[in-house]
Amino acid sequence: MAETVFKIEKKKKIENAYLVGIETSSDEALIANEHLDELRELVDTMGLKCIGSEIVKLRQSNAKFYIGSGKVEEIGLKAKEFNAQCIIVDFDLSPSQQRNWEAACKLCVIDRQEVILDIFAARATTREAVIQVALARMEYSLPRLTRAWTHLSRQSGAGGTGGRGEGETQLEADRRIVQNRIAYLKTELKEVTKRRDVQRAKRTKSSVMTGAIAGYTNVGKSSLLNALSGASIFVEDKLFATLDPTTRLINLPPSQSALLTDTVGFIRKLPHNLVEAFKSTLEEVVLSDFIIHVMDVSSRSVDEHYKTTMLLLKELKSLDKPIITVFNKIDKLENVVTKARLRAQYPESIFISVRTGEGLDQLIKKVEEVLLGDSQFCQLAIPPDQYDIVSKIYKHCKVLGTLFENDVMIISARIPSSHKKLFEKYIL
Ligand SMILES: Nc1nc2c(ncn2[C@@H]2O[C@H](COP(=O)(O)OP(=O)(O)OP(=O)(O)O)[C@@H](O)[C@H]2O)c(=O)[nH]1
Ligand SMILES: [Mg+2]
Repeated sequence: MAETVFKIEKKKKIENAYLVGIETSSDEALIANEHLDELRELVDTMGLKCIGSEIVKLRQSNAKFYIGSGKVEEIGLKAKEFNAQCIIVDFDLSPSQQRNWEAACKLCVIDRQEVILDIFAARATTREAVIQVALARMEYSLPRLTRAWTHLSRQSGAGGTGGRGEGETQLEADRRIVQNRIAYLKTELKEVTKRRDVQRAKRTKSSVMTGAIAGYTNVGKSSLLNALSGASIFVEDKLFATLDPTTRLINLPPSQSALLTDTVGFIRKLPHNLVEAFKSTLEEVVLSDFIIHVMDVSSRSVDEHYKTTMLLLKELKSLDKPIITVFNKIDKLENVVTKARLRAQYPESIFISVRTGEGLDQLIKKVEEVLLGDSQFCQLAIPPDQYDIVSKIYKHCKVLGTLFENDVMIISARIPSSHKKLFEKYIL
C-alpha cells in the first residue's frame, strides 16, 4: 500500500528537520514563538529531530513561495548546514509553492498540513481511522504528484499498482491510480460509517443522555474519561493519542447516569480534508446532548486553544448545546494570577486536576445540573402492580421525595425533558 511505502521511505531518509515559523503583522512575536513550540511538539510526535529553527517575519505574502525568495534560499542553505534532511514550515503551502520550495532548497519541504496528516497516519489503528486518514492523505497528495519528493508517483512509477495505459504519461497514470484509490476509500468509508450509525442508533434508543469530551489535543480528555468511568483508554503526553471515539457509561450519584464519549483532539489549522474525512467520528460531538470542553490550564496558549475548539464546534454546528468549560491540569499551574484571570474571563468554568482528583466532584455536580437543566418538576403516581418502573425513575430523574397514598407510591421528582414521554402516563 502506498501509505506503508511512504512511511518506510521517509523514516529511512529523514531524521533531522529544520523548522520555520512565521510571524505575521497581526501576530506578536510571543504568539509566533508559541506556534513554533507547538510545531516542535508536532515534529517530535512525528518522530523527527528538530535540529534548528527560525521565525520569518512576513510582511507581504509572495505567490511563488509564500515568503520572500531570498529568504527561502537562505533557509535552504542553513538547513543543509545543520545537516537537516527536510524543512518543515508552520504554514500551508499550495502544491506549486511546495514544488518551488523543494526546487530552490533541494530538500524535502513539508508543510503543517502534511505534518498533521503524517501523525494521524502513524496513529491510526482501527479500520475506520485508517481509511479516514488514508483518504485525507490521498486528497492532499493528488495535486502534488509532480513534486520532486513524492512517495506516490515514485511508488506507482516503480511499477507498483496498475501500469501505465497506452498514450498515458506517467503523471496521468499516477493521477488515475490516486483518483481510483480515493473513490475506493470513499466507498469503504461509507460501509464503516454505516456500522457506526447502527451503534449510535442503539445508544440513542437507550434514552440515556450523552455527552462528548472535546478540546485541544493533549489537554487530558482521555484521562478525564478514564477517571470518570474507570475506562483504560490510551493516554500519552504526545499529540493526537486518540483518533477513535470511545464511549463509556458514567454513574452520577445518587441515581443518574450518562454516556460520555472521548473524541479526537483539535488543533489550530486542522487540515480541512481531515475534518471532512473524520466527519462520522466527529458526529459523536454533533449528536451529543452536552459537551465538556477541556483545556490545559498550564498552557500559555490556553485562550487560543479555547478559540480553536469553539471555532470547530461552530463548524460542527454544536454551539447551541450546553457546554461545560473545564480547565484541567490545575496541579501544574504555578501562577495563581492565571487562575484568577481565567476565572474572571470564563466565569462558569471549573478547575480540575485529573491527576490529583481535585475538582472532579464539582464537575460531576455540574454535569448533573446540565442533565437536569431542562427538567421539570412533576409528581408521579405509581400503582402497586407497576413498582418495577420506580428504579427507572430513580435512574433518570432527580427524586425529591416519596410517600404512599394507600398502595400508590407518589414520587416528587425533576424529570429531564428527554424522559418525560417515558413516564408520561404516571404524571399527575
Ligand atoms: N499534570 C497533569 N497531567 C495530566 C492531567 N491530566 C492528564 N495529564 C497528562 O496529559 C497528557 C495527555 O493526556 P491525554 O488524556 O492523552 O490527553 P488527550 O486530551 O486525550 O490527548 P489527545 O488524545 O492526544 O488529543 C498525558 O501525559 C496525561 O498523563 C492532570 O490533571 N495533570
Ligand atoms: Mg485522547
